[in-house]
Amino acid sequence: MSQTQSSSADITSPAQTERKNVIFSGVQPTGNLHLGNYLGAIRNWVAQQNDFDCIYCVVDLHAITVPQDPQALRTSIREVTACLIASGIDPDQAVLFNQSSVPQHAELAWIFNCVARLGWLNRMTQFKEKAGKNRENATVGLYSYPTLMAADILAYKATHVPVGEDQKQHLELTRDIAAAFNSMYGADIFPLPEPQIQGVAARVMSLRDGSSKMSKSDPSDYTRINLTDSADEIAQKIKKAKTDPEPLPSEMAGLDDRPEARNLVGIYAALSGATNAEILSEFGGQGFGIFKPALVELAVSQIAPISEKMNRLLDDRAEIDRILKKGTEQARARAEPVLAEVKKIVGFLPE
Ligand code: AQP
Repeated sequence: MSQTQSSSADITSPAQTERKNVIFSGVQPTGNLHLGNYLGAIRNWVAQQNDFDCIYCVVDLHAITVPQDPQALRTSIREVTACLIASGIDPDQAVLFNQSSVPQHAELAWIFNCVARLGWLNRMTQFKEKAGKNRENATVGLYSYPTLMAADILAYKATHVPVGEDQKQHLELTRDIAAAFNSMYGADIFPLPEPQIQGVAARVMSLRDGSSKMSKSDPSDYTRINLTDSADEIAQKIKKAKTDPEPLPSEMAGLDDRPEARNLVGIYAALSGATNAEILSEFGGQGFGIFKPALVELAVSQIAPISEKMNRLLDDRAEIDRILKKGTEQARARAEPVLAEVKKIVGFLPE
């Protein structure tokens, strides 16, 4: 599944440091969260919230880099928040809020637009993929998405960012922007944040095409398992997932030219906490008639409880709004002093 079995950046346990590591990550409210979001990022967010200073954000400013229906966006902000809580994010432990409610993100992004170079942004592959052939018609926001992402992270001086493999290049740009700002102004204000990329689930691929990533915006719902899917929907999607007639091999090398099979093995491994090799030693020689039902059982056991909890949470929308409001206040209290420091350094405020 993962093309690059990337290593997670080591993070020091709080017992070993005087200052806790600050972890920031975000997810776009552009539709239902899916298994790729969960295995590539959110599961890692949950794992860290007990031990570190975690700030998690529903990045609605990023969402409007492509057209959004306002009513659908409003709904999605609440649904994604509920889904994060149902996945295990505890708003009493982590700061949980939506990006547009903290104006410091947009303010810092503008300052970073005046630090980042066109040449750096021109190299961003996500822009090329999302803009496609119609590049001239893409929004300026889609192009400058990575400078806003840098602002999201650096407004809290975050040191670590748990993301999927697809965001690695943007994280590198964030480091470049932090270093360029520090150097331009002779200030040691921003840390160079480290990506934390999950090895086995760094890039979960579409169930219908092993060469493209599982994505919320794919027009076909059969390409992804949503965290809102019922047990029946999960079973249907896995049953219909593209495979080939060959049995599973016993060694990883046997999956080299079988991207769809490799993806399903990777999903099984990530859900079960085992390695790809361990899964192949269990299922090697078996056909998909055996493997797929086992994967359905595993996926349903982990995803169905999230979907049930999310539906219960959505019965009380006022409570979700209250959680976001509390997170917004916490986030603003953290970002305001950083912006004040930046404004002094840039020359907008007296020293
Ligand atoms: N397929 C994936 N495999 C592993 N990780 C993934 N992530 C997204 N897709 C996969 C990680 O999930 C986090 C939140 O992503 P996002 O919603 O902010 O944006 P995205 O990466 O653009 O995800 P989508 O689903 O493809 O959304 P759309 O279709 O709206 O663009 C990130 O850490 C991301 O790496």
